[in-house]
Amino acid sequence: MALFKEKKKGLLGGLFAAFSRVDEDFLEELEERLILADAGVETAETAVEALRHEKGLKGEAVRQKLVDTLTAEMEKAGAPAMRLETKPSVILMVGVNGVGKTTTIGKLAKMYAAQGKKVLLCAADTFRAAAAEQLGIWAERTGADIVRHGEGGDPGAVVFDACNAAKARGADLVIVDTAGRLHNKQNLMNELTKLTKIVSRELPGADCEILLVLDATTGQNGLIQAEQFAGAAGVTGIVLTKLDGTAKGGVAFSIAQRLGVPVKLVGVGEGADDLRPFDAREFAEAMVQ
Ligand SMILES: Nc1nc2c(ncn2[C@@H]2O[C@H](COP(=O)(O)OP(=O)(O)OP(=O)(O)O)[C@@H](O)[C@H]2O)c(=O)[nH]1
Ligand SMILES: [Mg+2]
Repeated sequence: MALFKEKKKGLLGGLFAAFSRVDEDFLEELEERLILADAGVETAETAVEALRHEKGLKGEAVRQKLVDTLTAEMEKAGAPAMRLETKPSVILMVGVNGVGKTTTIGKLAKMYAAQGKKVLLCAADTFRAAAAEQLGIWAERTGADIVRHGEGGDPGAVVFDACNAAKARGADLVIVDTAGRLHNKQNLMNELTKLTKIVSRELPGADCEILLVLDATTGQNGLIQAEQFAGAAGVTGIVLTKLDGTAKGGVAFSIAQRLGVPVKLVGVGEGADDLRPFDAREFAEAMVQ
């Protein structure tokens, strides 16, 4: 399964034409490329340190060592598998506006419906009038149920209703859409904390994945915003979207280090099927060409 729609010029592209083996110049160039690819200074330093002890290493062996190092860094943050064993289970989607939360919910609804799960969508983004409409379209397309209230309603009340509807209707999975923007950031963080509390109160013992959606095209800037969410919402996984729209994508490497949370899914387009499970090694292989 291709991660990237177009073949991109990888981190090592052309590097070996200029350098025949690992030496200080090679390491300097590699560090710069990793930083330019949005991998972050920490990741770049870790990779360079790992190779510094391998002076004289050549060709494919260098590539493999780099792939191993980057994979290990990403795997430190934990396993990418979704934990949704209970009936019902919950996915709470959080992240700043425009990153792809609602679209990812549509993709997930399709994926889980195809696995035979009864999916219920919860329109807890009541801040924008169009938000519930957009989610309603995805519900129709995927055959999922939806719980929604009017614009400006209390998101907590929508989540409360969705949790109880899931119990009453025997749903397997509740996927909650949340606002990416409120009147101020503190309100937003407080609200997310409140929503997670409602879920654990109404569905005690239910598996709950809190997925933070990050737009890969925003690189390191997106990561700074993400840190605030990760702190407030008890995030269990990252969805890295719009990988099809960037030639970089290296931000996946620094997520593990900065947030300590595993990337679980990647978005590679706007369509309903453009979602992939994340595999650290596959990702590192695709990046280090
Ligand atoms: N190319 C590409 N576009 C994407 C991807 N995921 C989402 N989008 C697009 O990004 C835009 C914003 O997506 P939404 O799902 O509305 O984002 P959101 O986070 O729900 O935004 P708010 O509701 O405003 O907070 C839409 O045009 C989507 O089609 C992806 O993986 N690749
Ligand atoms: Mg949305």
